[in-house]
Amino acid sequence: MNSLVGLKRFLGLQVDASATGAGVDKLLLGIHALMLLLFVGWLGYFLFVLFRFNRRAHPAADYAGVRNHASTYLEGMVALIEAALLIGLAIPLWAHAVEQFPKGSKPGDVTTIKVIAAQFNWHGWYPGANGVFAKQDMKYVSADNPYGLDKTDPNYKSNFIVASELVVPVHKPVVVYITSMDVIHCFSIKPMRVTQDAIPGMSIPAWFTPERVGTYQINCAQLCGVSHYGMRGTLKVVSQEDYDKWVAKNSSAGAGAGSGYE
Ligand SMILES: [Cu+2]
Repeated sequence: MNSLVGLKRFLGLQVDASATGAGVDKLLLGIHALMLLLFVGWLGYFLFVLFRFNRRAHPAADYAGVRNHASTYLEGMVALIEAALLIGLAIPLWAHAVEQFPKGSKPGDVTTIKVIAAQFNWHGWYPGANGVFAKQDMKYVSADNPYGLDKTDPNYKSNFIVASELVVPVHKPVVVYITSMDVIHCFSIKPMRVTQDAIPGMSIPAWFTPERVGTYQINCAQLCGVSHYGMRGTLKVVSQEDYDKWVAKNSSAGAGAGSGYE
């Protein structure tokens, strides 16, 4: 186990703080192992050919070429390993960690946040205490209501929007609906092993389950303008108790506590 941690560090992988991270890391390590094998194999073969078939040993070219099937077997073996990685690791991982969204049996089993990217910051729209998002429409958009929330919606009062720092409870799936106000951004939290583009006009869901309390960095993984490098946010993973307090505080602050741009 420790050698695995050392290997992950050697490969530059960030700490894994999510429930599906182990599967992602296993796939990454498997691919790296195959690439290392191919690199060593090809390099060895290249050096062998340089020495074995140099001009002094073979002054005349041989037009018949290779007569055995070693290369065919080797290629078959590489294809088999690739198929094992794809069918054994990649497809099941994708089916589970990307496609299979957590439903939860009752409200509150899943933390739902609408993530809004804008040059050059992240905003998180929370449904708050009521657990329901207010309606949203283009016609409500104004300078003090950039996301067009329906202020007459009864759920509006419990909703709130935060900038830069998202807070989530530990050991509970988080579903984020990601969109963008301007250009294409990419919501990426490496320790959660989650990365999803933010595209204007689309609401794209992604999910992860944080398993470790702590503070992690949210990155923008698409070159999105001059200050792209500074487009980072914070993901704070806290206990359920602390999360409930945080939600209660923000919900009671009244709708759109921070209605967006800050
Ligand atoms: Cu960006």
